[in-house]
Formats: sequence, C-alpha cells, structure tokens
Amino acid sequence: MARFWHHVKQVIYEADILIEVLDARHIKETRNPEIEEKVLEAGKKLLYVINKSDLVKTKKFVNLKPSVYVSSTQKLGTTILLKKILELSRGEPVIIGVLGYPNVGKSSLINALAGKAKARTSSESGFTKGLQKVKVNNKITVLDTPGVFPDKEKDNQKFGNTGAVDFGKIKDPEIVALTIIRDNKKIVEKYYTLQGEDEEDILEKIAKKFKKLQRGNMPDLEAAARLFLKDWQTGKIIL
Ligand SMILES: Nc1nc2c(ncn2[C@@H]2O[C@H](COP(=O)(O)OP(=O)(O)OP(=O)(O)O)[C@@H](O)[C@H]2O)c(=O)[nH]1
Ligand SMILES: [Mg+2]
Repeated sequence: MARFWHHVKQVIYEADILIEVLDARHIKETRNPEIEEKVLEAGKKLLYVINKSDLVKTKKFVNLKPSVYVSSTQKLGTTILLKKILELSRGEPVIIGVLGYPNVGKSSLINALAGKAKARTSSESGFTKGLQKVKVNNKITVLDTPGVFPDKEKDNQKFGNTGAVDFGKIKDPEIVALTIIRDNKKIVEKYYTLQGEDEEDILEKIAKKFKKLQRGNMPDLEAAARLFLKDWQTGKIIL
C-alpha cells in the first residue's frame, strides 16, 4: 500500500479542500485517521462525505463536521454537497481532492457531481490506480485517487466487511463471512429467507439454497462464503 502514499500526499498538496469519502454502513471503519491528520497538518479543509446512504435504512447521527450524506449512484445529496463546497470555497475556483478507503465510491461520487461518467468506477476494489483530474464545472475541479488503507492496517475481517478487499480476493472468506453473519443474524436471515441456529448453520443453508455443493452433496462453505460476501459488499443486503 505504501506506493499509494505519494498520490495521497500529492493530492493533499494540490487540493484546497479534501473530501474523505466514508461508507454509510461502516462509517467508523472507513475513516482513516492518518489521512485526516495529514490534511489538517497541511492546513487544508476536510469535508466528510458519507456515501452509499441508500444502503442504510436510518442515517446514524455522526459527530463529523462538516459532513454530508449522499448516495452517488442514486444522485442523492449531491446538490447539498455542491452547496457545501461553494460555501467552503466562498465561490472561488477550487480544487477538491477525493480520498478514502478502497471501494467506498470515490469515483462514483465524482461522476455524480460532474453529472456524467468521467471517472471510471468498478465493483472491484482497488480499481482507480493513479490520479485523475475531473472538471465538474468552471469553478470546481476534482482529483480522484486510488483508495488507501491506514499504513499499519492488516485487518482481514475489516477488509472483507467494508469491501476494501473484494469477495473474490479476500483471504479466509469463511471466517470473514461467519463473523458478519453472526453480527447481522436477523438481517441476513431475512435477506435469504431462511433461519439458522447459528452463523455456521446459516452459511450451510445458504450453500444448500444456492446449490454450492461439493461431492457427496456436502455444502461448499467457501463458495457459499464468497457468494455471501459478494451480496454483502455489493450492497444487496440493506442494513
Ligand atoms: N449502492 C450504492 N453503491 C455505490 C454508491 N457509490 C458507489 N457504489 C458502488 O460501489 C462500487 C465502488 O465504486 P467506485 O466509485 O469505483 O469506488 P472507489 O472508491 O472509486 O473504488 P477504488 O477506486 O477501487 O478505490 C461500485 O460498484 C459502485 O457502483 C452508492 O452511493 N450506493
Ligand atoms: Mg475509484
């Protein structure tokens, strides 16, 4: 991940305002204190944008200032965000750097602001590789960046939960899936319309329901775990 740091530093240097994009389902987990510190140290303004708000039924109260809830794919909250940007820039031309965890929707946010698909997006985490400049209008220019984790972080569970490492690549998918199922039992049971004694039982039932079976009709728990993580990470399961 270290190779991404020079992009981050460059963006912080070039931009007047930095947006940290957070995932509404995992606000705390997708914050990056190292980046926040660097932004403030550089004397730049930090604006929190809580994206994927369409994936939560109730918006949590967050003590982050200034912050705006948006859904980039459903274009919700973007007018309020543009207003906030104009307020912070006092109507002067401004360069905005967009930072955040992999896969939180940085590129999608830029497209929502620009009103067209100018930054390339993907459900694959780690998609944006270098810096990309996008002109939103004649006052606002936005810099897209590759997602970054905090330097020291190696938390496989968190990567799976937030989608920072995607379902196809995550290590130990069964452990990751079982922990998420345990922590969200009711929601998972409701989504798959099944019930289980515990998380292992639920994962077995998911395997059977979607015919993820090994020889002898035994449930293939790794395949079921990846299927579950796909649904989880791509926002099919609404919290
Ligand atoms: N439901 C929902 N999905 C979103 C939203 N914003 C982005 N996504 C999806 O999240 C995935 C990642 O979006 P990107 O915009 O590529 O995310 P990114 O932060 O640029 O990702 P990297 O470049 O890989 O770091 C895509 O599948 C998007 O369609 C949103 O507001 N709601
Ligand atoms: Mg991107």
